[in-house]
Amino acid sequence: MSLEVLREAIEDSSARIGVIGLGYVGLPVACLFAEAGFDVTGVDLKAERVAEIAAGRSPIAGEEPGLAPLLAAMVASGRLRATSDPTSLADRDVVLICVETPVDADHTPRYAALRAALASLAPVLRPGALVVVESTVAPGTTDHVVRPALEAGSGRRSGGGFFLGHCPERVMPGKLLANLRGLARVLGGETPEVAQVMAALYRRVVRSGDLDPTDIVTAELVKTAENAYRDVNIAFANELALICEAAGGDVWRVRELVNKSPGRNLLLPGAGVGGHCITKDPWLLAHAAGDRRPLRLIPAARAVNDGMPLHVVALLEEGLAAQGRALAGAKVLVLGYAYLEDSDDTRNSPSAVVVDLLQAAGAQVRVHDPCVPGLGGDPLAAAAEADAVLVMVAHSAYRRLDPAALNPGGRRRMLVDGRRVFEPAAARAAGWDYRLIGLAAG
Ligand code: SAJ
Repeated sequence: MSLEVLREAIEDSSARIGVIGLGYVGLPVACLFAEAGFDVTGVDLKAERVAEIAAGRSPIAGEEPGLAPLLAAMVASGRLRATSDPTSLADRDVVLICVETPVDADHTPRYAALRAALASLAPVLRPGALVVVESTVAPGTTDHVVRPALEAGSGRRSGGGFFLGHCPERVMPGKLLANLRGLARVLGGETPEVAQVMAALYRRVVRSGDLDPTDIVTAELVKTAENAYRDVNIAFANELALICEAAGGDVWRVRELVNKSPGRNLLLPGAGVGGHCITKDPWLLAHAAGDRRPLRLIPAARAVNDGMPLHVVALLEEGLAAQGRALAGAKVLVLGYAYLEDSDDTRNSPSAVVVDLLQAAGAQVRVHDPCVPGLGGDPLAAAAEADAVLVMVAHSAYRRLDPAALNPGGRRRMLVDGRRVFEPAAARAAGWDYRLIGLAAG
């Protein structure tokens, strides 16, 4: 199939679409292209996930507005099907690859899932098909990992035997469909003509975001840079918080006043940075530098942010010590286990680091989280038996808590606030020995 024929098939919806990986990215993508009128085959290794989807049920936990009914309707209409059999991709004119691309403990990309997807696709790849990698990858990966794997496995060359592009996803848990429909997308084509065909494809699902054609390396750089940028900016807020604690300041007030200065946008200091984007994408970007360009800022920012859960534990330990108590044997309630406020997603959660540190120090730890199944319950009852309470996530349910109700006896106990969920004066008036990240000890 030539690019021109493919573009026409995209424009009249007769192009057949395949999606490899039916997770947070692939499943909503498959649903939206089916909704746009395409025939979509989704492929996933996990048989139980495929079975759920084939039955028209969403396997994604948490609130995803619109996803479950859209999935049910698309499966019922016959436009969306799910399978574990990659040979079902043989008749696909477009294949989107949406598999995980984590980094290893040594911060190098782990492409096992990507390589497996390529190995299953290449032998059946239709001549002239367009392959678009949506997974976030280190700059250079599409050219040096994806293309060779597809050429070797298909026996054909890209740029004619098949066509290759990279369109990084910008989804967020809780806003999967909204982000896909509304956010701008960067369309990295191996040639400008391929980028234009990608624009024709994504125009069918992106309702209000810009579609920006470019080359593949630029698209890889944009996605990893936008998340590394966020991580570095969070790290600056965190390092400023540490300075404020030492200098007798209040970083929350400092931040408010700094942001009155034009062009400043200090982000929020906090108990750590979690999730599956911001914690790994900086390393994917850094990987592109190789040893040709020694990097300092991106690794340093990761270290600052990874240090915040340890800092929260240190604030607790110092506070208990001032009361003549030790962490060992103390009953500590950790409020919040998700990585993000009002989310059930616990991937790379800073709270997991805190729990491990507290248990290693001999504390008796209880975890509460209103959004994570199995960790709910009444936080007031949970707090009653605790010697200390540690707030790790700014869930709305915690912001509504009255610090006095949390400490009915007015006992002098430790309350360490990692997200400024409480007003310091109100917490102290309720009898808490209150410590806040970025606020000098009272
Ligand atoms: N965090 C802070 N301070 C901040 C902002 C976040 O400590 O000022 C922490 C959060 O508590 C969380 C982590 O960082 O633990 C990540 O938070 P996030 O708001 O960046 O949320 P993510 O991880 O879901 O990031 C996604 C990213 N979106 C995509 O990759 C498509 C990111 O690019 C977005 O900027 C971000 O959502 C967003 O805008 O909310």
